[in-house]
Amino acid sequence: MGVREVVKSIKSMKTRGATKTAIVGLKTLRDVAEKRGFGKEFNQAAKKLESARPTAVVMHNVIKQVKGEKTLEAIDKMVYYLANIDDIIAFKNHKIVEKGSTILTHCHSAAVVSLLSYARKKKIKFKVVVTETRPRYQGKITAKELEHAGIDVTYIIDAAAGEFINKIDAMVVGCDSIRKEGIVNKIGTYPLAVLAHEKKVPVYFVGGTIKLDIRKKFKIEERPEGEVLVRGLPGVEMDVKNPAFDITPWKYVTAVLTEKGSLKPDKIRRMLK
Ligand code: RI2
Repeated sequence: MGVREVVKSIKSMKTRGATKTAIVGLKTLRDVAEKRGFGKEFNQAAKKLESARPTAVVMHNVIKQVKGEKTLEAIDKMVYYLANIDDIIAFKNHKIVEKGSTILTHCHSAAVVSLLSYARKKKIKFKVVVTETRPRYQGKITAKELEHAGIDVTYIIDAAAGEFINKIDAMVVGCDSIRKEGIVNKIGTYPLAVLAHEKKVPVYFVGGTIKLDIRKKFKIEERPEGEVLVRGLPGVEMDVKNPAFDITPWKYVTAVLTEKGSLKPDKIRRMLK
């Protein structure tokens, strides 16, 4: 696919996930660089790819990295790194999943699925409660992938989390950007983390340090209202808001599970300085 088609695929979320999107973006930029070098066209393509879904920081970080090196090898190295980072995180952190425990997760994170699937491969038996994750129902992808990994899955609507929290031993979710204000993830993560905190359930975010975000400018992507009100509400004058992400303040974060192991908030915040 050319740059235009890839940008369209990312904007429409046919291509999604903080890490997967960056891999597809890098492969597209490699094609441009191979034909046109690392000049104006490359920079224009990079800008379009980065602005397709502006909240997650991985695309920004990897483009910055390859722009600094300006070689095809640097792009290939970064693609290889991103394609393997979730396996490294799973290997380093799977012990967080205790035998007989029940995990709550939200949305679809390849890093979370990789970690939970690895724990299952190590013969740990546990359950996962998956929220459907309105408005785009990424929980269906998570439920399918975890069930295929032999994990006992319970699928609930987002609003049911309060009914299940007393059965939950740990909340484990992905992340899009790790910032000084807190951790950016799919909308709905913040209230789940507050609920977990209230019930003394540990809250783990899973993601590589490539998700550290020191951008001065940052915005929560506002997506089309049609995702929320699929058939509209004819005759009703109102605003429909559809922010795709929220920020969980550090006070609700137990640890971030990275390729360097489990890092406490203080450690991560020092890395962000
Ligand atoms: P991985 C997803 O966003 C979710 O917010 C998920 O937690 C995050 O990306 C991390 O994804 P979207 O693409 O890198 O569904 O762990 O908007 O796959």
